Amino acid sequence: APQPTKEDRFAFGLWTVGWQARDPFGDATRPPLDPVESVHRLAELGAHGLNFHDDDLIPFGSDDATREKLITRFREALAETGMVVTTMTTNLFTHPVFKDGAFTSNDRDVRRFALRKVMRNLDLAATLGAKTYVFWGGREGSESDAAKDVRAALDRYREGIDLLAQYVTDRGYDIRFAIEPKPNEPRGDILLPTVGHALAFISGLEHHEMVGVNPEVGHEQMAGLNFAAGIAQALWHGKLFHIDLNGQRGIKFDQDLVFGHGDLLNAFFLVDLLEGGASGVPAYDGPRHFDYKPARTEDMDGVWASAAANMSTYLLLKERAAAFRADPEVTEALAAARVGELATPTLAPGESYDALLADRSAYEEFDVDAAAARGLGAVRLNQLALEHLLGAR
Ligand code: 3MF
Ligand code: MG
Ligand code: MG
Ligand code: MG
Repeated sequence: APQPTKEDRFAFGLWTVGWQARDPFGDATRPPLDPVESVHRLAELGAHGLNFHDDDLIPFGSDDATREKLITRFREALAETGMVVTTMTTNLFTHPVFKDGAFTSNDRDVRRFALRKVMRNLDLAATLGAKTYVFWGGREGSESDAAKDVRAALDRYREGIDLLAQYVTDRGYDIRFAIEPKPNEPRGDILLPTVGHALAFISGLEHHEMVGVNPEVGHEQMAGLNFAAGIAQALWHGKLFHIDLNGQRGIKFDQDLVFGHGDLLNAFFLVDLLEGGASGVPAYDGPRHFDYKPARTEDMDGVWASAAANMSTYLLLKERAAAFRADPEVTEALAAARVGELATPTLAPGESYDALLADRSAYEEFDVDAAAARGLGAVRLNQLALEHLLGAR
């Protein structure tokens, strides 16, 4: 399997390898993991960056002296390994105080506390050099349509993000925000459930230019959506600020499998898209960030093997996608399917709709039956991709 290097810019959340595998039905199956050890182990495996919630590094409620000590040890580990903090985020979901949400809790005192918790961690993010700050509103939602006024909740969500964006701007921090959609879990329904909902919400923000999305493979697939297609739309809007790579097998609980261990063909097309497809110029220049959970069945060796598996799967898919793009038969099949033709505007440069109306070949003389009879050849293309993915070409 290909070996990752720092140039690949792979990043992990501290909460991924650090997950002790506690679930709603069972206790932890693994011991706690010191974040400093995670930094060293991930660096040895070839990762370049890290992402973490405030509470992943500094347990909730720590006093200031403890906080400083933990930050100092962590900084030392970064310096020793050359690992960078690409991304940070706030835990606004574990403590019971957030049981009805953070920015959108019905309880105004909780909303004010949540904003302060984020502001404090933004200060730390700025000193650690994180360029992206993620907002996953896991508790922003409800199980009861009677108990949540969704329109008021969206007002409060917007108020929260706008205030924090203003704070970052006023402090001169070089940080952008990325909203992470998820349809459900832990709430019955979560606000901003998909990439599309989040993009629409962002367009109504005061500081919309500094807010993008952080889509997670499994989250979109939990809603039955095509992840690669959602990423393409986020890119089209210029809003793919970050990504959570993992695997999911259909519409069920959030599995957080290793990248590629769910819908492998969609993962292939995702990597092809991120790495630039036909042009070869990467469409996304942020960290290739994994948000997965080492399966509950695994011991610590299994944890590190699964971390390595994410990176190696990505590199294998990148290799296979490049081979797909370099194959002359693929080039020919793409042309036969007129894939490139879609990039040509429907009207000629400067052509008006009057000219279109005057063009008899467009309508009066258009051979509808002949056009309707032409096959697309999409299945052949898909099979070529599959054969490259399987290493059969
Ligand atoms: C939950 C998630 C989160 C977010 C994180 C922000 C705990 O399903 O995906 O992970 O990714 O809070 O980055
Ligand atoms: Mg997930
Ligand atoms: Mg998740
Ligand atoms: Mg995530």
